[in-house]
Amino acid sequence: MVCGESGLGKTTFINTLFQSSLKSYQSASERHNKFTSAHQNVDIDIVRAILEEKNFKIRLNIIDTPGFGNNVNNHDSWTPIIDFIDDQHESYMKQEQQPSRKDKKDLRVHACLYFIRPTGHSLKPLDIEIMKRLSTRVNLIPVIAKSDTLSPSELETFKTRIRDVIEAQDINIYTPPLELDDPASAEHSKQLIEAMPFAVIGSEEEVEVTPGQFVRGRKYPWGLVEVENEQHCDFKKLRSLLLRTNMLDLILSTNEFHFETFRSIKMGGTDEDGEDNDKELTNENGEVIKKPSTSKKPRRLHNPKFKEEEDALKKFFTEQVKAEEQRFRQWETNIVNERNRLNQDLEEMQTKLKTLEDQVKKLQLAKR
Ligand SMILES: Nc1nc2c(ncn2[C@@H]2O[C@H](COP(=O)(O)OP(=O)(O)OP(=O)(O)O)[C@@H](O)[C@H]2O)c(=O)[nH]1
Ligand SMILES: [Mg+2]
Repeated sequence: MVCGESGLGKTTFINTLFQSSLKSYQSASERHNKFTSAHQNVDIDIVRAILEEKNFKIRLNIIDTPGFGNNVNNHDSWTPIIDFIDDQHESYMKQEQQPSRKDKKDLRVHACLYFIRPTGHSLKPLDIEIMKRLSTRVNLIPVIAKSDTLSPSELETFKTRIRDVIEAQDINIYTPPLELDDPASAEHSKQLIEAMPFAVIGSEEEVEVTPGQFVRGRKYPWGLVEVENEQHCDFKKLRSLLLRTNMLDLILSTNEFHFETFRSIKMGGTDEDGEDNDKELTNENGEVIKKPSTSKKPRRLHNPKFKEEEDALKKFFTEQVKAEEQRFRQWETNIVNERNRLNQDLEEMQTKLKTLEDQVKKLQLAKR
């Protein structure tokens, strides 16, 4: 799934990813499959695609969401996205409870790319709020959109700032597993983690570099930025994570962590009593597959329900304090203004008094 503010190149990115790696996919004009959220009138585009590599065929669903505006009052534009994710968990859970469990329809979101506007500053409060909600539900992968608009040094600073905010706000982004048997894979994971948030460039066009030789990129008067050049952006790393090296981990961790969290909340499960939280997850053969990635922290923190309530409370208090401060400042300003006005009046009165006194003196002199 891709989501983020409007006009950040989400649709372009999907097309770039397809054109650079997929054998067959439905073009934009053939997309029919729209999901309309129960409450809001927001269309979520679902594109089906088939990836074929070395005789393996993988069916993919790519979910394009409409971008939200950049003011704070646009709750309506992103809640349907959260609803969509929850609805898919819910629907899968219901199917699991049916006697016949074959042919389950599974539209659970395994990876959610969150597009960040390349401002060069930092994450916005709206980004933080949405990312928090997403991170308790899906494997969240932050990406810097249109990274060709930042210079390499601006990009580095921007990445560091974003990483700092993610850390400070305790946003649980997807981390490729490091404890792997194969050292090369572990090294690859490390490189992926270091590159986050991935800087991406999207382009549906191929540019001719030398006669007859084309590369996917964006042409500028000062030069060419290449989508698949690792010196220019992290597109290749991200593509590899999504479609090759970490595809399975994304699917497994969605099922073992995000879906289980959803299910235990729905069933009023073990979360609230604080037990069973650090249990390792095992497969049918009893082998340990993966420890929940948050096992060092109490699970409650990552329980979307509690987290949201806590966040809402915090937000409420911050807003109250802010409003009080604002009121106090306004009051202070008013007093200062009033004092200035009175001082001015006083000065005027004194000048008037002076003129009157002068006039009296003049009159007295004239009388003598
Ligand atoms: N400079 C630059 N422009 C880009 C890039 N990717 C997309 N664009 C341009 O940005 C504009 C918006 O792209 P879209 O893909 O439609 O953006 P979107 O996020 O799908 O927008 P919404 O569907 O409205 O949310 C288009 O003119 C693209 O050509 C990029 O990597 N760099
Ligand atoms: Mg779009």
